[in-house]
Amino acid sequence: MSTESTCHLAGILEIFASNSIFKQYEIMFKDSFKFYKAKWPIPDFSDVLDFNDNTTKGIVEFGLDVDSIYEAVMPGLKPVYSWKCYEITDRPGLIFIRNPFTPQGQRYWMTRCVRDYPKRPNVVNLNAKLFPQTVIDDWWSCYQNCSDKDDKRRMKVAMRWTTLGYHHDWDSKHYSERMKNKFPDDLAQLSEYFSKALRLGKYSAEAAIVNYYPIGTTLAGHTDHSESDLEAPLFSFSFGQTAIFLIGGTTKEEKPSALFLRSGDVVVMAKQSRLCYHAVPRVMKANIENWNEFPIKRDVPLEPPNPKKLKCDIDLPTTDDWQLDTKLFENCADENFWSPFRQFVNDSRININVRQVLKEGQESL
Ligand SMILES: O=C(O)CCC(=O)C(=O)O
Repeated sequence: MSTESTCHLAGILEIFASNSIFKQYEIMFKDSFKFYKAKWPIPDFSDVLDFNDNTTKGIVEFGLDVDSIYEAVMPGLKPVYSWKCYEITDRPGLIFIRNPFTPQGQRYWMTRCVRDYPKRPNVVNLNAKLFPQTVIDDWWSCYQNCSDKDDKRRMKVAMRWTTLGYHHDWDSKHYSERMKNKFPDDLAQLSEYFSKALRLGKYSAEAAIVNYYPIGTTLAGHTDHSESDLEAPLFSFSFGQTAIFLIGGTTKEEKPSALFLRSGDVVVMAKQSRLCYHAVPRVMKANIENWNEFPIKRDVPLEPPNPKKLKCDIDLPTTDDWQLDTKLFENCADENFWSPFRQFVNDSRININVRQVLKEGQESL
């Protein structure tokens, strides 16, 4: 081929590459998913929004009007005035809060997720053909008491989700009154606390999926649209190892934004972002495992920045009304108690995904 025709071909390719149809194909949701999922070569993470890096472009920090909740610090959380809250320029409605949990708080929620929540009557993904009923009824106890290394490994990697409150039906995608158990009080109160602190209004946590991700596992792109109330926000609490989270638009044709989710980070899908496609293409080892910190450090000032501004116009629980398991919370300050959970989280991520199912005033489905 002559030099001239090579140049001509290069010109055509350049035009083709800048053509919007070609670009659109390149940037669809599934392509980003594949890109970040790739095992080898390890993808370039430079476009992943990193809320720990203050040079990250496309994110905007915003302040909370939190005068009224300085006094009511929920155990396990840092005071609301110290929270770092962000919006993403391209993703209206999505709120990111950079780890507002203390190390003890993170340990509390991880322990609830592995020890208590995957217990009867809550529903777990474990297949009755592969595991005895005792494992399905109380997975963590069986996992702890299992002495065979291979069986233990099998039990660990098989556990992928547990559902609370209204149980998500993965086939029909419909909730029903027949598939419902009591929603845990502590998790309901945590979600309500976030809703109030962020001024998102009254919130009633009625369903949750707790996702367990061994390193290397993924969650495919989807929207969460089974709830009757699609206006109420969705709260997503991440613990343990780090994930890359994709959040796109209302169709899979839109290029998603990628963000790092680290232990303690909270994502709120509110307003326009509530029905957007999202996914987890990668779970990887965290650089810093701050949830393992002992003794507990006080990492925020004791006093709020402007105590004079205190006023009480919000209905938040007083110190005695916290619905936490107090004994467990105290145990989470003890390194020995934490040890088996530490081992579990050493190569796993946990995500608690909370939804309000019913519309305000609606009593049942
Ligand atoms: O693990 C996450 O961060 C997201 C989980 C999720 O999207 C879901 O449970 O619907």
